[in-house]
Amino acid sequence: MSIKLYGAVSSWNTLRARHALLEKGMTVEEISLNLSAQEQKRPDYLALNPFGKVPVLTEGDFTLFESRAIARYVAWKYSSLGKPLIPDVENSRSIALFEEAASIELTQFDHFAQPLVLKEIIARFQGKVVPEDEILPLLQTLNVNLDIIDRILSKQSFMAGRQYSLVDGFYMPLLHMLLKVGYQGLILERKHLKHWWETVSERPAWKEAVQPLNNLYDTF
Ligand SMILES: N[C@@H](CCC(=O)N[C@@H](CS)C(=O)NCC(=O)O)C(=O)O
Repeated sequence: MSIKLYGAVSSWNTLRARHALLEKGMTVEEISLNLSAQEQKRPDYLALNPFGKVPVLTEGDFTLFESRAIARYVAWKYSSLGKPLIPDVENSRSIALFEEAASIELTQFDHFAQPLVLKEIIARFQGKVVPEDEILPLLQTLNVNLDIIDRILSKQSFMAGRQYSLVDGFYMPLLHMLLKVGYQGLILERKHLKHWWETVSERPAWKEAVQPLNNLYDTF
């Protein structure tokens, strides 16, 4: 059954889902929405995702939204294609440790990185600079949390253990955006995080997945 991915070129959440599909070698029909024109709030799209956000995956009559859920679905359903990206559900300790790492990404990283990136992008499009008092609290927390993540990476090669997994892919879109909007130091000044980034960003599936977004934010 053919997979369709509803997304947007500018969207790092779409990138997360596209990347997971490409890691599994899937060819996907991507339907690009114009977010500025609010296409994601049209009734036919709200029938797919009532929150009016991208991405959405459809496969026949099956519909799924939330980029990390899409990535998990792809990793489970196509587990036989290529290397595993998620532990076997039967292995309770491995899956629990995977979920711990996935939760860290969402609560200790995305929660602070996403508003920082959004503020920077909106300000640049408006020709403005984000006021320091809006940035500093996010940056302070990110610095503390990335120090901890750097220590985790001093003991293991990847975010969820010894092998590349979906959790690495969960981090990559927003880390890429942090680099684009000028926060290179957050990543490149941390030894283990830098080494990890240099390794994972060389993955062919990532290079292909990030291309559309790279072209868009090239001027940043
Ligand atoms: N937690 C969701 C977030 C989805 C999301 O916020 N997508 C943004 C694009 S990166 C969007 O659709 N924005 C348009 C809007 O909010 O109207 C996911 O991971 O898929």
